Amino acid sequence: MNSKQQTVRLSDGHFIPILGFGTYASKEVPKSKATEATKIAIDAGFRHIDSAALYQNEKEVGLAIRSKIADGTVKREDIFYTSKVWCTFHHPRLVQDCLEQSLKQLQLDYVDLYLIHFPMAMKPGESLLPKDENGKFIYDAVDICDTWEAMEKCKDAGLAKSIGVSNFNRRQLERILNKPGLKYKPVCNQVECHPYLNQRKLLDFCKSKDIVLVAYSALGSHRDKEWVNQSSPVLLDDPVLGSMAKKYKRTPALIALRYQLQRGVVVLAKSFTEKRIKENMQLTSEDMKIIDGLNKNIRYIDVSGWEDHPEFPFLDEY
Ligand code: NAP
Ligand code: WDW
Repeated sequence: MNSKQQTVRLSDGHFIPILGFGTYASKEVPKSKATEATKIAIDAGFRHIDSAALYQNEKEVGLAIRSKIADGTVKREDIFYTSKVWCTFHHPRLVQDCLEQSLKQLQLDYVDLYLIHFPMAMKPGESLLPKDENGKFIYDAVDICDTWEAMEKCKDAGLAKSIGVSNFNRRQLERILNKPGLKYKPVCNQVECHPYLNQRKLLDFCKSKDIVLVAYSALGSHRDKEWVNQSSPVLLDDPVLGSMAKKYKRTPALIALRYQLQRGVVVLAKSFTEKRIKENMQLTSEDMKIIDGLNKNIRYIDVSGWEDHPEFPFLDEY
């Protein structure tokens, strides 16, 4: 399990590892930490890595991936790398530029998954968060369906193996799905998802459309002051998760991650701490090994007595 992570099939035939490594850290964290943490994550067995143009760490994350390829730990095709087009690049003529900039930073030829980071277009230009003199964000009028068509072109150009969306609601997903001339469906919708916002209805809708839901902030987020309300409750301090962790001799983080996997959600976990990166990976490897160990070739449906039929299927090993 450590070398070959469990995956789920996307609607376009590619496979996504069910546990991904989140790479976003707040501004105060030195960028070089992303290289260090991503290398540790790959060594620990993570094969799915999530970043975005917005995070401004793709140079550092790319360096980690390339160094783990160079030292023989992995091959490029073993890694599933996600990037995202930022709001200031929604104009169809800019989408591929944003992806090419990411690839240049990464020094990679393609990303495995390219997402529309957020459904709102903002004014193109130097600033990733363009604001007017009153500090108000400057929006742009680009239809998400037009941005989607540019995403389809990125897939056709081979720059992205799969394409999807992030932070889309049901109505926005339906607008893409119902777009006349739709060439590729979004393979996933990456959204905030954890026990305090479990996204049950969106998950059911996505499942009904063969769209994989990918959970971010599944551990309750990094609580970065720039983005997170500091008075919100700390997920991993939740007493119910705490008592479950005790019951199963695990940690609240592992309970929160396992919760997503068990309901068919692909889950991201960010940590820049070696001990916790390894802890989060244990989840699939250890538990899967234990269950793998239960195999005893017990077949419940007993059709013995029919072995003389030329097509009796159960004489071969498998
Ligand atoms: P997260 O995965 O919810 O968790 C982050 C925090 O939990 C980290 O600060 C980490 O601290 C701590 N942690 C990790 N493992 C732990 C463990 N085993 N025990 C205790 N604490 C643990 O963070 P997130 O950054 O909000 O979300 C994850 C990723 O999703 C991001 O990095 C990004 O790639 C993606 N994301 C996408 C969007 C979007 O709009 N599409 C939005 C937000 C996030 P340490 O680092 O100190 O260990
Ligand atoms: C919309 C969506 C900003 C930032 C952001 C807007 C967004 C992110 C935690 C991890 C994002 C928070 C990384 C910042 C307006 N998504 N991150 O992905």
